[in-house]
Amino acid sequence: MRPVFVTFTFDRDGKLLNGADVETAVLMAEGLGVDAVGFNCGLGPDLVARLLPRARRVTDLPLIANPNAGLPVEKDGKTVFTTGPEEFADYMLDVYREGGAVLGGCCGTNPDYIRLVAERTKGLKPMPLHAVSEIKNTEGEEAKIIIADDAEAAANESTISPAYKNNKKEKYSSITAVAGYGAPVYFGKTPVLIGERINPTGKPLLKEALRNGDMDYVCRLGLEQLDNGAHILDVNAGLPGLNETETLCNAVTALQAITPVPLEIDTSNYEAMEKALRLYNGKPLLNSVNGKQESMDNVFPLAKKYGAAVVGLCLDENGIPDTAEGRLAVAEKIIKTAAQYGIKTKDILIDPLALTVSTDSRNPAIDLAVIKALKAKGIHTVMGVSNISFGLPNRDAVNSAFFAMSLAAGLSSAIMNPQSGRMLEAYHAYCALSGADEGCKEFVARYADAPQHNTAVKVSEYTLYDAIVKGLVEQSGIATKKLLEEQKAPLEVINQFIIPALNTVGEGFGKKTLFLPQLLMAADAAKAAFDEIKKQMQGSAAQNNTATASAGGNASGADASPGDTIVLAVVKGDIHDIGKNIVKVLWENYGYHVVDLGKDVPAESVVEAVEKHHAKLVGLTALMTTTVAAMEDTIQALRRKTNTKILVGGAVMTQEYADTIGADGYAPDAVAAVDYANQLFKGNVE
Ligand code: B1M
Repeated sequence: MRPVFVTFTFDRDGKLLNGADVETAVLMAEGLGVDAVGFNCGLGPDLVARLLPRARRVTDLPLIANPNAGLPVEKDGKTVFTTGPEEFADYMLDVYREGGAVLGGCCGTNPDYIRLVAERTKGLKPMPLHAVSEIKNTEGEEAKIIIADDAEAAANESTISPAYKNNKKEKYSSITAVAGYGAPVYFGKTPVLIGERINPTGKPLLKEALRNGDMDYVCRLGLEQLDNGAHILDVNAGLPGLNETETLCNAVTALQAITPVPLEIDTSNYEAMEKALRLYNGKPLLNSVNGKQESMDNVFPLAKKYGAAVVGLCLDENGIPDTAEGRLAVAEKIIKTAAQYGIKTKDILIDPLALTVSTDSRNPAIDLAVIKALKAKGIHTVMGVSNISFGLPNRDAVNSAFFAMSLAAGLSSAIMNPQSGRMLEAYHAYCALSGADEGCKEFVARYADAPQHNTAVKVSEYTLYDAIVKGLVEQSGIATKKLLEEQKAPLEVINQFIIPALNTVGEGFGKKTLFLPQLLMAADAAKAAFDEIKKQMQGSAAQNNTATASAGGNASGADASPGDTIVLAVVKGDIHDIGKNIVKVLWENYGYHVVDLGKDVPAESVVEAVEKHHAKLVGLTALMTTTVAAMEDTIQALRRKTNTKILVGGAVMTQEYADTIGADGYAPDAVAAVDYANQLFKGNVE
């Protein structure tokens, strides 16, 4: 077979006329099996020397450089070239140092130029590709080469390092990349996103579009994914009753007309595969081959012929192995067989195959183990991440968590839905955390303006009941304010939200499903709610003393006379004062002068206050079975020294209990406490 040399004409930015860059052109040529690749015409040797490293980055093929004698200019009506033979030959030494292996000249050069280049480079052998970037320029007549990974040898070497003879190419030949006709996409440091949406399975609208030949829809679907950050688009047109070859080719053509990004040709139909590969512009990604002999025998010749990188699925004639070792064995078989077809390992990406966790909880771990093992060997991977969640609810949550785990294990690329915000968040957060997104620049650019949805949405969603049960103090205040603004009466808010919420918390505390910190937070939240209510009640009381009656209570609405004083306290040993505070506000609303002694109040203090204020009524609260005794003690102390009336209340209290301990009255709630006071001060209580 005769060797094939391919040279391209790039502009000074390293672009072909169709927009493909140096790397893309070289990758495509290499993929198609050329024996040497490089530059021809258009540029002078200085510019070619500058662009050569870009070619060298992606291939280990010998590089050709046939530059012009500089850039042409017009002089006296004639086109002349600006670089003379000496200067040209000097520059060609630079070209050689940058990796040029086959040197010549194009427009403006003549045999004098070529002769001088031959003289200057006499005795030099083609540069070892892996070491070129380490070359140090020399001031002597001949180039000296220093090879980084064989520095000792290089130090003793004046012209060519012995390491050159070994020509360790791996450093460059291990770069895995695919391309459309724009810039290539590399598999390596930053994980690659492959948009999965152009696949009719489970997508009725796309099915319809493919059936109708509506390529506009397909293109929009592609663009949407790219806008969301996909690097490559998977294209699948497998639909029963449809001519897959024709449809796939139409889709590839339509997409390549609007976007230069690489496509993943996704089919198991060999005819469709070959036709699509043939018309594809660039170095394609082919999805897929598997470990079955029949698959490899059909797919590898096509991949080799059209220079595709291929996705190798970890399954073979025996199905999908249910161990990581089994899948790695299939991967090895695929890679070895590919090599027999002349396909390099760098052009194989292994898919460990995500199987749903809902049928076997070992499945994710198998994938992660395969990814890790392959990563350790420098083999790139790709995976359809969302398969992990089939059969589960809230799939996005499972998918994004698995995606992050896979990336951490070393997954090189994922076939995923770029329209899923969660998947993208997982991806960009991973890139920021792993250092792939240096300085978190991409992350900040994407999410700097993101709404703080977690808090913003939830704030308005929390009801007062939930806010108290969950102990959210601020939310509790906000929710209460909102209810009051919606014209909910304060007592309704207390009875319908605050008390039921505290009861729920109390029940939980009793059953030991909630604990003291939660009890405290719930109490604080209830207090915040109550503070709002107090503000509103005090405000309206100032305007209209009948506010509480209209607030939904069954109070009589009778006003107190000046000097109608009530002493109020939570008894000794008890600090539950929320209920007591409600009673206080209501009494004050009705114009009573309330002397509030607070909580945990000894009997003597209550007696003292009654005597001091000549109070006709004392209100006592107790909430615990253990503090009922203190309430009884307080009553007895009052009886000994005063003839005040005593009203008791609190969750632990009942009418029967109240009678037993000698109280004059019992009120099950705050409104009943107002009723009692009104009756008493009107003289209706014996
Ligand atoms: Co405590 N706590 N708590 N607690 N706490 C209860 C009372 C409890 C029933 C919870 C449970 O275990 N299920 C339980 C008592 C069990 C028992 O009887 N032995 C209990 C316990 C055990 C405790 C601690 C011992 C916990 C601990 O530390 N291990 C500890 C005790 C501290 C102490 O007092 N020495 C304690 C602490 C606390 C917090 C500090 C965290 C907090 C109180 C904060 C505060 O008040 N500033 C608290 C809370 C919030 C509760 C629950 C969950 C709610 C009480 C409440 O405010 N309810 C409670 C369980 C429950 O009751 N579901 C519980 C809402 C309030 C509006 O109702 O006070 O009944 P209430 O008032 C009503 C009516 O009763 C009436 O009107 C009000 C409005 O309609 N009313 C009167 C009240 N006083 C009145 C007076 C009147 C007339 C009507 O005339 C004068």
